[in-house]
Amino acid sequence: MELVQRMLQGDQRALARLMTLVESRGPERRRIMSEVYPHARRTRVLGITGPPGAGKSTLADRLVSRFRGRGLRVGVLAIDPSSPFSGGALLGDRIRMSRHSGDRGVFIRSLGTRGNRGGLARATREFALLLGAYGKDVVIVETVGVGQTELDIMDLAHSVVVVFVPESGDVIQTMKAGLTEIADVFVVNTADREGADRLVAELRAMVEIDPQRADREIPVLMTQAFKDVGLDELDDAITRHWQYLDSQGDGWEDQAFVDELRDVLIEQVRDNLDRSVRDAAQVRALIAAEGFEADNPYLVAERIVADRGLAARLLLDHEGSVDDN
Ligand SMILES: Nc1nc2c(ncn2[C@@H]2O[C@H](COP(=O)(O)OP(=O)(O)O)[C@@H](O)[C@H]2O)c(=O)[nH]1
Ligand SMILES: [Mg+2]
Repeated sequence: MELVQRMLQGDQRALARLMTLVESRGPERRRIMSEVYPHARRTRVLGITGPPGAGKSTLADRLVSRFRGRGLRVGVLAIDPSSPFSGGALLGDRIRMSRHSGDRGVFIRSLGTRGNRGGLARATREFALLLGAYGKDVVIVETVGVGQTELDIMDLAHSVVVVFVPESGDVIQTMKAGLTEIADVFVVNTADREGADRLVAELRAMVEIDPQRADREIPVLMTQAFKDVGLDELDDAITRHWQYLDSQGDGWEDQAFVDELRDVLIEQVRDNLDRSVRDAAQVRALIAAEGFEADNPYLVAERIVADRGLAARLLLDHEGSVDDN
């Protein structure tokens, strides 16, 4: 595709256009991603998650400055599942990161729920691949909240920073297990406010008793993002985690490939099947043509799946495959 070629040559408008196509989940998406995938580099994906207003965007902005200072090219994806907006950066994030708006080495994009919620995690993953192919060394993914959607999205991140504020004690109590599973670094931001010390102590206690984490540390840091306090320590902690990942060999990348393939396969099968039986008339015609008794959906479904020829026909890609050029 010409658009993909232009993106690979560094055309930022082509990148933005491809993102819009991918986000709308149209049929050309698969073709695009298939062409992009071989060019996606080993980009570090850094997740930053936490409650609204915790200071994630401010922290991201400070980290971007440090990464840029080391010559790294950076992409930022701001994900807000509750927001209908997409395309431009969310207003707050744009203001928070305005220092980088003139920097060609930084690309900032936001995603809301223009597609469905499930599609949001996939679109984020594909955006990260696009940014990798575009030449970014680091992609920061900022998500609002610490619920299931955020956990799904954070699945794609190689390193995850979970941000809290001193008032977050209750959230931590209810989320305990989920948190230590995803977090590589904990940050208590707005440490200028009361209660930060107590929360840090609580988090440290939680990290220490987690047996899964016996092999490595999960740092618990205090920051004041708006004053750039504690950011060097955070930067160090992230760098150490990257070194840890590198020391683990390629095992986790094999796993990531299999996970990715499974996701893509399930989505493709569902898309194709969905097109084959999109409306009631199509389904009725199918039942009539095959002479199925139409009174029990479980039995009919079982017969369809058991009939190889029929199942294969329903799964055929009617939109054309990714390599039929
Ligand atoms: N008091 C205080 N305010 C902060 C700190 N860090 C960021 N803020 C402010 O908190 C507000 C929300 O920050 P933002 O980064 O947009 O939070 P996000 O919603 O998690 O992305 C902004 O007005 C920031 O300037 C901090 O350490 N202390
Ligand atoms: Mg934000």
